[in-house]
Amino acid sequence: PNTYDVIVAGVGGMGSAACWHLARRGVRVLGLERFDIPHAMGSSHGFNRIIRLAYFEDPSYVPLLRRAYENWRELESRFGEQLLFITGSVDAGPAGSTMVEGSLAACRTHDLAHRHLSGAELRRLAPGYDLPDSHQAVLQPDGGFVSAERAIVAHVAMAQEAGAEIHAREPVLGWEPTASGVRVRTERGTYEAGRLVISAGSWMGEFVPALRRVAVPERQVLGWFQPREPALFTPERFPVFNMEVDEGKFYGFPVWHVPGFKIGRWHHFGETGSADTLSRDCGPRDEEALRPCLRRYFPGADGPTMALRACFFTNTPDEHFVIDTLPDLPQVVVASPCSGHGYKFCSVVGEILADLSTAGSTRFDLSLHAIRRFEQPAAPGA
Ligand code: PYC
Repeated sequence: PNTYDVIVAGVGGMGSAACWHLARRGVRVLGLERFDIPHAMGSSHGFNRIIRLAYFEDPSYVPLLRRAYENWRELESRFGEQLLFITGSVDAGPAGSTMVEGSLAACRTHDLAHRHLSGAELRRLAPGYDLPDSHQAVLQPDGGFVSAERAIVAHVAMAQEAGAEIHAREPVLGWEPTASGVRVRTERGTYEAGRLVISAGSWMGEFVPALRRVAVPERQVLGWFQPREPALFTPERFPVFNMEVDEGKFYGFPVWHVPGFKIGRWHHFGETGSADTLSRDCGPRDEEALRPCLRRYFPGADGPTMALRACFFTNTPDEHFVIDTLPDLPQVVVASPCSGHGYKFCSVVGEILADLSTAGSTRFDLSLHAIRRFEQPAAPGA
């Protein structure tokens, strides 16, 4: 029989990192990916993803982020290619907004270097930005971006070098617990292992009944626009950003790797559904979701459209992650509904998934990410 210590279902950002961290510990690992490696069907394409330390979502992410930075640095030095690009990060919005206040709270709690700026002060430091003076920005120097698709390639290459077996284009059809672990059925065969890591991104709910209602795939849009003033949008002069403004919640990057200033929108237009059927096509309506922000806050980048892409968030109700073993099946570890802000953590989540699927525990505090928080309370008298 085809037996392994651990099978990893889904070799995207998190699964590829898990494969490396397992294989480097001498674990016999099989990684199964339904598409190509890397691919553009899920949540990791579009070249890069933001990394930032001043975590407005919750200060308790900061210790994970510190380890994520260390692990990205280790990966790039072993792989021999730069994967982490430091530009600084901006979290902006009206005074008192969640992003500004949350970012300040993370900086204060963890004593992070930062500057708290008005819109005018940010414009002087980074003239690609044109925020109203009534808006504020937290500039944190450690922010930047990860070369996301190359990082998957790096994790897979390092995993293979350490002995992992990885199969692309082999969709998992189902899995079941066995007396000694799990059995996984794919379009090509059946495999057994002591443990199963499920890192299936937007397909999570299909493989984990407890996440069916909790992990909701949502289509999101991003675009690249030719800057009218390219010198203002280089990685040396333009920090990555998240901002909440009248027009919505946006994020963006300097020009890198392909032509165009990249901007995306956390848009919550209710485009939720199955990852197999949500549209990957883009059109004028998608561009219109981005243009008003570009026009008003980044006028020097408001040039012709270079590219549009759809990608998926997998949202939980509280927008925190799920990284845990299944309550009644400790041989199954799940990670990925990351509500659109998970990629930057892949390097540490890979380590954590290896901890959970070998030792059953990890030194990292995962209380915010426990699956049990979504359990329904028992009905009175039940
Ligand atoms: O984590 O900065 C982020 C981010 C922006 C958009 C999606 N995720």
